[in-house]
Amino acid sequence: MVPRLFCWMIASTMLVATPPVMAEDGYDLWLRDARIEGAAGQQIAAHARTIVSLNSPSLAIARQELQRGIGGTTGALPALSDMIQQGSLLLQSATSTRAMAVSTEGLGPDGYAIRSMNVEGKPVTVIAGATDIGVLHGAYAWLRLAETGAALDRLDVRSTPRIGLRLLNHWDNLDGTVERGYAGQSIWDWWRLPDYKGPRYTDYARANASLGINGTVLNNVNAKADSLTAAYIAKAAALADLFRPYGIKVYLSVKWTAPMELDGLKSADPLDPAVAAWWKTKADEIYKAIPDFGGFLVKANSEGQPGPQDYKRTHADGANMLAAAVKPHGGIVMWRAFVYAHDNPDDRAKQAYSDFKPLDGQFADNVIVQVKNGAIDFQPREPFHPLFGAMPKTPLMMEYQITKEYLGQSTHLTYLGPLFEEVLKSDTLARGKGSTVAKVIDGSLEGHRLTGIAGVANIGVDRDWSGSIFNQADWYAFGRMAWDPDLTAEAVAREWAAQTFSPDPKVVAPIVAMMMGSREAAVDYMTPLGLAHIMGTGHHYGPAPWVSELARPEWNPVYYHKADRQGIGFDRTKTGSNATGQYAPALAKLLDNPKTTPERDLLWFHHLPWDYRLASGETLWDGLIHHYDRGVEAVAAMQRDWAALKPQVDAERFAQVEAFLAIQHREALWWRDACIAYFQSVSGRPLPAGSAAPAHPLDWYKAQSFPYAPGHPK
Ligand code: GCW
Repeated sequence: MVPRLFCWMIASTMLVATPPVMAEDGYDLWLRDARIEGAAGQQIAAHARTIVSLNSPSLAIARQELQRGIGGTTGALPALSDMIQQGSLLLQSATSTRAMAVSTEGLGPDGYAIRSMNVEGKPVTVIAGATDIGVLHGAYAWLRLAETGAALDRLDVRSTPRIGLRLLNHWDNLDGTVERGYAGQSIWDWWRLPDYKGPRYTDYARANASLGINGTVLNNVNAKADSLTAAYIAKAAALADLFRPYGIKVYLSVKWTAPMELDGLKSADPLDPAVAAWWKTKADEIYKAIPDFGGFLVKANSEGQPGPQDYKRTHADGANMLAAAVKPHGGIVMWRAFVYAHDNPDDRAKQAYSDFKPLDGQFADNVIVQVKNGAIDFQPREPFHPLFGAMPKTPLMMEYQITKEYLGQSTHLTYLGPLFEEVLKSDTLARGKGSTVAKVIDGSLEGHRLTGIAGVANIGVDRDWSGSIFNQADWYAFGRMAWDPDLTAEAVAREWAAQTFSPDPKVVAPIVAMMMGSREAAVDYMTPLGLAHIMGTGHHYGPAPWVSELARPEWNPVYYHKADRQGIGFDRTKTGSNATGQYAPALAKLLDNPKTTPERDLLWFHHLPWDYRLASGETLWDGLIHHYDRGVEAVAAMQRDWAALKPQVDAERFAQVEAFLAIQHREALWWRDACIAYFQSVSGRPLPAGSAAPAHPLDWYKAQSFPYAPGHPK
């Protein structure tokens, strides 16, 4: 962290238009609170002369955050005061000793109201919540408004989160590695916890609280039983103590066979009373150490993990047994629906639905089923998961992957906001038009009160937290859209760019334009037109559409694209695997016909001849190549746009993005060339005029290997 005073001294000697001279390493995320010059800075100072607030743990944080933000942006530190004056910020919750200036009715435990009004005859800004946590969220919201240029003299905002559980899922292992992590080792220093609690934990909490994220699952869903030992419970409790005043609860992933591994039980059968008793005792032990412990996340009978099906019981039997253990303490169970079995020959995209749909109505009321956004696995693009809308009696929560296992990992600039938005806005048609995925997960479609959304974190010990400056935007977008799933990706990108770089429209506009086109660019240079899962084996880095020799059919890229001399794509229509039949009938009907299937999902649902005509009139073959070309060109355009921003961006962050874009361009070309070389070897067709031949023969691409690629579970 750069000392503020030092920043002001330097900033005040500079002309407004010159770039900041301080090196920035990204550690401060979107909470940089950089100096805002001119009228925008003056209005912040005028509306934050003093802060009037009580001093509970969470309100102390709110005051500190406001002081830090206002001090940073204006150079004037607002005083703390008991007296209301013109330009005070008045923080109020149920504990306030003054009469509430605004009603907190309907704000719930997390929401806030911000209002410009007269109190005791003075024009002030009230930041109110029913709880201190609500006020804290309001303080962050006020800073966001101030730093993105809102008019601070006429605020009237009331905001409550639409989704109850807004959680990060860390796939962090107890040995410090992170599965699918591309930002260095885990930020949890398990070895030195609970004694040593480094400053990162608090900075992590403030970053999350600033977005309204209210929970974190500390350990990998591929869990070790050890995280439930007394020693590790104490470590988790130390983190819970730090996070509590920020409104963040901790949760743990559990290994199904923990009772056997830790205490020698003979079985992990959920209907065995000894097993249920073990979990009950374990839950009691956890709640003793962490009274507000959130609950358990479970990956069971999936990718080799044990689970209730090993005992011929269902996922519901398993989930309900755990749910009973945490129920007396107010805890919940998040049961993942990411399942596919090695001995199931059915289309992998169908298996979660086949397993879970029949269990609708059988889950206890403190169980929520956690469903990935698509039916395969966090691909650059997937149609929404058919379970959304298909289990009306069961609360379903969304699982997004913020870490970019399949979207360029740490170096590609591929802003995920548009992916999140696309899925949330998808219409399931489950209860007629307008039955969007957002309405399924915010509970409004079926009237569920238990609601949630999870994002697999992209956080590690890298100074910039997320492996790249632009990857921070994915964490930011997840949090903001978890709070309000109706926010657009573009609005969120605008906020993020203004706080992360500069509120100057000449900076915000080009950065937002780059971000908004970036995910589609990645789809184009990786998996256009509904292709999926054609990446390298294991590490999932780079293209490998030719892979066909892995033991399980659904591990192989050829299983997913099914390209041959005649055509390409996976027939999931009623004449194929009938995955379309898992969607609402009105939607299934559209998806059964390639002409009424969104072209972006074409090859996900259809196997089509190379001569099939796309909407543009070109053949599928030519169109495929043109998508690959466009993807590479879009990255080149981002490089040009970024280069033009050089005068406006600090040197250190500029250089990182510049270098990463160069990597992205090289790799986009690699994806394009490798995929075209392979598909051409299958189709035997010439490239359309103007499209360059791949730089190398196919065998060159096949020969590449990446033994130390990060994030890959060993
Ligand atoms: O496909 C995958 C990832 C695994 C991950 C799994 C899951 C945690 O490649 O690394 O395991 O999804 O979501 O369980």
